[in-house]
Order: sequence, then C-alpha cells, then structure tokens
Amino acid sequence: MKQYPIEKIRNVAFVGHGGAGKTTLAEHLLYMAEHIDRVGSVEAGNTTSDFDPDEIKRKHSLGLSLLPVEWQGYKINILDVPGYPDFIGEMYEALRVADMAVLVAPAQADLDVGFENAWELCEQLNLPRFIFVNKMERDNADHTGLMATLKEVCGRRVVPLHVPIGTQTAFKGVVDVSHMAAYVGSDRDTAQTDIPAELMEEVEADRDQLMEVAAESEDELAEKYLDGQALTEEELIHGLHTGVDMGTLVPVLFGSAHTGVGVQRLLNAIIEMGPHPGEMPSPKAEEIKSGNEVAIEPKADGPLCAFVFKTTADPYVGKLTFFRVYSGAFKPDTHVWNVNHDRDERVGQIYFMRGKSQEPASSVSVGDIGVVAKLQETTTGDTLCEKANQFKMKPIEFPDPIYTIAILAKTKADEDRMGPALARLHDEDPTLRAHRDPETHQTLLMGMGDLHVESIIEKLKRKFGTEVTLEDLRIPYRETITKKASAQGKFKRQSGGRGQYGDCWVEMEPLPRRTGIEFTDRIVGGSIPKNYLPAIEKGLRESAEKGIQAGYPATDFRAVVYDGSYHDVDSSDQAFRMAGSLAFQNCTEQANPVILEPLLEVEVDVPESFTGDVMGDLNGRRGRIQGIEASSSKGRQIVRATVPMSEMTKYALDLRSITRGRGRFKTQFSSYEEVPFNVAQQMVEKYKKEKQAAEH
Ligand SMILES: Nc1nc2c(ncn2[C@@H]2O[C@H](COP(=O)(O)OP(=O)(O)OP(=O)(O)O)[C@@H](O)[C@H]2O)c(=O)[nH]1
Ligand SMILES: [Mg+2]
Repeated sequence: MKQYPIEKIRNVAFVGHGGAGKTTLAEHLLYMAEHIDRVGSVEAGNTTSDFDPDEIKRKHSLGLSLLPVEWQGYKINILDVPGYPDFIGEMYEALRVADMAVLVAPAQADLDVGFENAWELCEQLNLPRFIFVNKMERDNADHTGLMATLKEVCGRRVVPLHVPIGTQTAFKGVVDVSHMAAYVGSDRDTAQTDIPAELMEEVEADRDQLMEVAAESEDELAEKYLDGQALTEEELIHGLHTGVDMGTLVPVLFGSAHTGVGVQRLLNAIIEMGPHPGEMPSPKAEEIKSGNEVAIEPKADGPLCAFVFKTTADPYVGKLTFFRVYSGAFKPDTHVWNVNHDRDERVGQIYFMRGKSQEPASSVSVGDIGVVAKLQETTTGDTLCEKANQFKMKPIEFPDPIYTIAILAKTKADEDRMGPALARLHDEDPTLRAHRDPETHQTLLMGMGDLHVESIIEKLKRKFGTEVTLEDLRIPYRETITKKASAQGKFKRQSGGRGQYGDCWVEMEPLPRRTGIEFTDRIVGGSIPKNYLPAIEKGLRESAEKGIQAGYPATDFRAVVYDGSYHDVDSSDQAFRMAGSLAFQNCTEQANPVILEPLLEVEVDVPESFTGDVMGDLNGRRGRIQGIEASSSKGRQIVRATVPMSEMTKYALDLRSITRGRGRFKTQFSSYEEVPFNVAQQMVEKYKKEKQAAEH
C-alpha cells in the first residue's frame, strides 16, 4: 500500500444499528476499489470484515475492523463497527480516531436504537457525518418515511444529497444533486445518465436546500447567494464540505448493499465532502516536559505522536496494536516511548491491515492508521511518541459494564489459565472486567450484555483453551441480630488423659449498619485468663463468618465476654475457640437474627414514553422510587430508586426489552437492609435443604 499525503486520507467510521448493512456495504466499497475480486456476504461468512470465527458463526460483527479502500488517489480508512449494543466499546474506539462517521440505516420509517446511540455519540464528539440509507431495494423500503423521521430526530441539517431513481424493487440508481447527474447500475458498472424528467422537480427542490446550506457555511458564499447569484458546482461542493466539517450539514445518501446500487457515489461523497485528518481541530495532549496542554498539529515532519485505539490479543498472531498517527511518522525497526506506562517499546514490523490481512508498511504517516505487532505493555488508550518529545493524549472513556455473570473454571488446569487469559481479553476489550469477589469468592465477568459475556466465554475456550461454566450469581447477603441477648458457650471433653475445657458467657447486642463486629470483655476476678480471650474472639468470628440461619457472614454486633470458667490442665486456645463459637450460636438464637440484603441506588435514564413502564417494573422488584427528574438529554427522564441487588442481576437485559434498547442505567451500592420476612423464610428453608443435602 502506498503512502498518502494527509489531504488524501479519510478516516471514516461505519456505525449504526446491528444488521443495518455496514459490513456488506464496506464489502462493496472494497470490491469497487478492486481490493477483492468478488463481493462476500455475511450469510456465506466470507466478508473481509467479519473474519473472526465467532463473527462468521453469528453472522454479525463482534469487533471493529479496519478496511482501507484506495480510490481515485485517496485512501479511505473504513472502520467497520459492530452495531450490537454489547460491543459498544468498539464504537468508542472507532469514533475516537475517525474524522467522520457514516451512519447506516435501513430504509424504513422507524429509526433503530443502534442508530440513535451512534448519533448521540457523534453529537457528543461533534463528529462530521453522513447518513447512508441502505436496503433501498427491499419491497417494503420506505425512504420518505425515514427522511421524515430523520428530520424530526436529527433536525434540519439532515439534507438529501441524492434523489433515488426508482423505489423498492425498482430502485436502480440515484441522482447526485450536488453534481446534477444521475448514476444507475451497481458497483463497478455504475454509469452516469440523464436525470429522469419525472424526478426533476424533487431534484430542484433538494438542490435549493443544498444551495442554502452550502451558502450558510461560508460568508463569501452567503453573500453571493443572498445576492441571488447561483453558486458554481465547485463552490457548492466546497460549501457543502464546510457544512459537513462544521456539523451544520448531514448529507443523506441512498443505496443498496445487496445490489451495489448507489455505493460508488458514497465513495465520491466521502472524498469530496468528508474532512481529511488535518482539517479537524487538532487534538489536545499533555506535553510531559512542560506539563502544559498543547495542540498536536498534524505535521508530517513533526515529532511522533500516535494514539492506540485498539488492541487484539490473539495467542497465535500475537498482540496487535492499532494506532493513528497525529504527528510525525511511525517507522518500523525503531524504539518508541509509551508515555502512559513510562517505558520504551521496541517496534519491529509495522503493517497496514485490511480485515485480517497484514501488509508490511515502510512508514505510517501523519493522519493514517497502522498496526504494530508484539508490543510489550502498550494497551488501548496509550500514547506512543519519542522519548525526547513526550505527549500524552486523553485515553478513551469507555462506558462501565452493566451485566455481570459468575464463571467457574472446569478443571484445575483451566483455573490456572483463566486469570492470564482474562487479562489478555481485557487488554483487547476495555469494556470487559473480571475479578474475584472477596465476599462471595466467585470469579465475576462484567460486560455490556449477555452476548458480550457469551462471546468472551467462547474466546476463552477457542483462543486460550480455557473452559468455564456459568454459576448462579451469589448476592453478598449478611446476617445480624436485632436484640440484645446473652448465652453461654461451653466446650468440655474430659474422658481420661488430657481433656478439653473452655467456658465463656457472651453478651451480644446489635450495632448500627456497617459497623462490623466489636469484641470486648468485662471479665472480672480472672474467671477466664486474659490469654484465652483472643481464642474466644477467633472462635466467635469464625462462627459469625459462617452465618446464623442462612450461611451469610454475620456482622454489625458487639460481643462482650463477661464471665466463664477454665481448667488448669484441660483449657486451651482450641477449647476456648470452640467455646466462643458455641456462645455465638447460642446467643444469636435468642437475639432475633435477621438477614440483610444489599440495596443498590439505581439511576435509569429513559425516553419519557417509557418512564411509567420502568417505574412499574422497579416497583415489581421490591424497589422504592426515590424520584423522577429531567435528564440532560432532551425528551428523556431519570428515575431514581433503591432496589435489592438480588432483583437487579438481569436488569441490563430486562431494561433493554422494556425500553427497546433505549434505556440506560447505572447502579451503586447503597446500604444493607433487612430482607422482608417472607423472603427471609424462603432463604432459610433453602439453606437448610442445601445443608442437609451436603451432609448426606
Ligand atoms: N435486503 C438487503 N439486505 C441487506 C442489505 N445490506 C445488508 N443486508 C443484509 O442485512 C444483514 C446484515 O448485514 P451486515 O452487513 O452484517 O450488517 P451490519 O450493519 O454489519 O451488522 P452488525 O455487524 O451486526 O452491526 C445481512 O443479512 C445482509 O445480507 C441491503 O442493502 N438490502
Ligand atoms: Mg457488521
């Protein structure tokens, strides 16, 4: 692959709802540019982008793919992003280094949530964008319905750049209004022709809109336009380009990634109206030497500054690090400095990647995207530069995981492999978290949804030969007492020879939540020698750890040893430890023990139309609604509630179905509260049964 000057590069993320046709569309563009001989399909599992065995099996993208298309002297780095919400992390990575996005939406009146999420993220990043209306050839295609919805949801800046020629099964081409030319046929066979007369009225109307938007983007053009002069084609394209850059214009294009109609015009529009990497505001970075925030100017001869936006950790291919160069050039066989890890990294071969194929590169120049293999510590979000000229760019802020499962290694060997394998998988997927819960002793896998964690379990097996099974998520319940009580714990084994004797009286009383266990003594007159008190405490705490009536750690009480007796020969730490444990059991029986459950503070952000359903559902989970307020996003509300953790384990999936994927939520630990009596009874019964089963 040859080197391209920054003006000839376009970094374009393909985003949108799952199944919209992004991968298939990219396949046609690769075919257009003759990088592939025939168009693969998701059904056949032979697209350039979906090369991962899991993607082929599931027939949709799981990971972001890099697909450079070299077209008419330009290099368009397509970043094909998975549309499934579970893989939203990949969208964050792509949109961080893209200079523009193409939002792909099927020609139907309703907008899918994947489109809305992508649009919202583009808005937050102020990213220039196009909308490509796909699947125009379907017999129920409704592009006018979609245009009306787009105007409503995205506003007046959404303007058609094309007028479709023919609709549904008769869809055969588009009129490019900016060039006042019609293009019919598909892919490489796209031919220019006259504009059908019956479309002229619509074409003229759209042209007026485009003229207006183009004029609004530049003072000079505005003056000419307001003067009643027509803009030249060149001025129009220039004005539209500026409008796209400023985000005042979002051109809408039409096509079909099934027939290949309209796809060629997308390439042309990206070249003519899409920003090149040097056009957008220069990103900021911290200059390590001065500590100042500086702008990274896109200079080919500037100091190296490259940002790592993706990492893949394949045990066979080894680690691959994807980077975009913001200044200077990235060379092979050199050393670079990783600012985030403050260490040197030796660079061997560097590549241009297209899907899974790697092509050695002699240099990756400013604005371009490349890949380097086998770096040691570098991870996604790191900045690579020269040791003498260090800059740190802001890492990507990934969303927090929302769905947790517990996994168990199948064998000891799997157990040994699991930790390192999960660490590698986290390297390539920052939205994945895995840790061992200190309280429930389970290995927890946290991700963006059930599909996400499922695909991780598959990767564990396929890539790292590690098999795991799912376990029920254990809720970290606690137990405590609600009234003062005192009881004796006497452990006596005296049947000839050295016996065992430990005897203590313990008074227990409840303490406020989250106080833990307090242990003291009020021994007088040496009824128990002081040196046995730690043993009593140990026995008591061990018993507390095992729980009172349901096997959960008991806490939030004070235990006071106030009397007892000992035997000169038979008393020992062991005997008093047993006595402490017995005293705990006898005491708690009379202290009206209860089970405490963890409550979560829940914040659910939803479109207003779903507020009622969400509140009803939270009430159904023994939740207490704390309040409703307006969200920072228009037309959305925030519902606050406290809900038992046990009722929230599958909430990510339930909220998705209640709100058709439009709800977002976050939780944080709130407090421990008594479990309702009927729930506690069921838990105690269940525990008794499990205990009996274990004893037999
Ligand atoms: N009828 C029709 N089907 C299409 C078109 N484009 C894609 N498809 C089909 O839509 C399905 C999804 O296509 P993909 O290319 O995988 O869609 P995607 O947007 O990459 O989906 P994710 O990877 O899940 O985000 C496949 O069955 C395609 O064959 C089109 O223009 N018309
Ligand atoms: Mg895809």
